[in-house]
Amino acid sequence: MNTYVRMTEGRKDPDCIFCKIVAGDVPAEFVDESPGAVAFKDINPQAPVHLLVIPREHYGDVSELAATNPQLMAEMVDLAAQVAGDLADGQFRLIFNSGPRAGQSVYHVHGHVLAGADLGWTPA
Ligand code: DGP
Repeated sequence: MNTYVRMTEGRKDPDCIFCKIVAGDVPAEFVDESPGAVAFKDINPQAPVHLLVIPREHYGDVSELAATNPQLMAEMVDLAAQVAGDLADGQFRLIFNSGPRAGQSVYHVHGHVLAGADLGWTPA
């Protein structure tokens, strides 16, 4: 039994892959958690440390999360800093793609935590 899986009440989308990961219906490599969020390895890593930090409940993107639950947004940033300290040197990049032109492909808000290397900057 994955200890990071905990059923949440409230916001869920039955068709959302990240809601399924939170529920334990789709496997993921969890690395840490907080009361409202979990961190797991990205399936397609772009850096030595590439994690996704997501809320347990479903929000479509970072703007919706920040407007609806800014405390949870802050909790996700704290969790990102925690895992970057545990798995790298504590320095990290935290990216929220918002909208298809920005590269968002999963519409359950997630912060990409990139760390463990001197990161380049080539967004376009
Ligand atoms: P974005 O393109 O910003 O929406 O990022 C989505 C990320 O989610 C992308 O880097 C790949 C990752 N991803 C998609 N599906 C899965 C999955 O089933 N498991 C894991 N671990 N990561 C996934």
